[in-house]
Amino acid sequence: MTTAPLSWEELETLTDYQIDTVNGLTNARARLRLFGQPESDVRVTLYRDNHAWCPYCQKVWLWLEEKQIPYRIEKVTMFCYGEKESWYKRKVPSGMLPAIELDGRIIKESDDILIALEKVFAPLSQGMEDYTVLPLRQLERLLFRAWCVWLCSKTGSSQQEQRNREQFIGVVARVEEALGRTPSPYFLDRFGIVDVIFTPYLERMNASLYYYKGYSLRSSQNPRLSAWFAAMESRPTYCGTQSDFHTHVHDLPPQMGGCWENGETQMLLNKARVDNGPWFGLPDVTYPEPENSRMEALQRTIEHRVNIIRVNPLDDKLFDQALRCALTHMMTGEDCVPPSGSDVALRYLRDRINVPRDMSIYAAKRLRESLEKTAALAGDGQPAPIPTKHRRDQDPSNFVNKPTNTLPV
Ligand SMILES: N[C@@H](CCC(=O)N[C@@H](CS)C(=O)NCC(=O)O)C(=O)O
Repeated sequence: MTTAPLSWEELETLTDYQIDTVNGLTNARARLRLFGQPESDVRVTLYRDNHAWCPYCQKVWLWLEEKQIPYRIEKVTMFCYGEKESWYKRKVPSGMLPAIELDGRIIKESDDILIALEKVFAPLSQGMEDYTVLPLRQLERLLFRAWCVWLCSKTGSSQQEQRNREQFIGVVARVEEALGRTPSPYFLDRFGIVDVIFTPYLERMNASLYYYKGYSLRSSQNPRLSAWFAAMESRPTYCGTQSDFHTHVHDLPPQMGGCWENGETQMLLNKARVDNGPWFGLPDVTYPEPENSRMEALQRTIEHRVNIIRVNPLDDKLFDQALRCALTHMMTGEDCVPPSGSDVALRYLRDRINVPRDMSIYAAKRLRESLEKTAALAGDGQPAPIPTKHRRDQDPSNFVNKPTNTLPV
């Protein structure tokens, strides 16, 4: 059945999604986190990137959330998507992220930040320099290096590609072995600092190798890593920072200086699936979908609709209608035919939903699915490929300080 697009007023009645960004669960929108404590207790400011792409920021973010330390968040632009704020360069001349301000003192380098935080607020289980932790921190760096070599080297020969793959898989076997040393699904007897340290890059390895190499880190080949990912997903702290395959595979190339596809059959299938769907069932998440994921996607789109429509290449009025068609489909399940010529514009937005910056993982899958299904009713046009050398299409200055609650005229 097809239906007419709902108005914005009608769509607004279909969602009551709200979160408490300050005292509620871990979320990417918060500028202040109190965990029920008074604001006067805040001693820490975390400087992290706007889009939650920076892996080293995720490490510190997760630690603060697990420890429930009250803190402020200041978001900073990364070089790959815009201009670094001058106020930040005065604090940290290199512009590097993350940094924290602890009792008025700036601390840089994620490991130094964690060590400084441990000194003031006590470690999260074992400390960074504990004898059980140090060898696992080294293993994480070894895995990181093997991943970089495989993902980022433009290999001239399939033998070299194979060697890089085998080298990575060899380090994965050591990680599997390390995870098997305790009965818990975590690296040590219980969740702790080692899990925090492994999180950002295991998440990015899982996404990038699936897409660029056709390799599944989170699969039955690696049962302990699969159990580790599932255990991490039982923690609302981790879920609040968790990204998805689509976001990572397109945020990594400019940060890593390029990610190289191997062109194998499985890789090509995986790439098509991450880019065009279906997104449900991808091994980027395994916990069940929350009941309110559509409401979350709708609420977040309504909140930012003016900027979403303004930055879209299509004429504002036409895209306003096309977007309402996709949202109508998402909320009613009925096809809603968008204006002709809006297929590319709907896919342009599909390609720019960021997890967790814009919404959580299942909400993004719902929205992408409806954008794609609605676009397909108008045609099979694809937008220009997402840039790989920079992501200035995501420059946050295009989205801030603009009105967000008026409809286009
Ligand atoms: N060793 C540093 C590495 C930090 C790092 O490489 N940060 C990157 C982002 S992931 C950065 O700030 N680059 C500058 C930019 O992209 O603006 C740490 O552990 O904190």
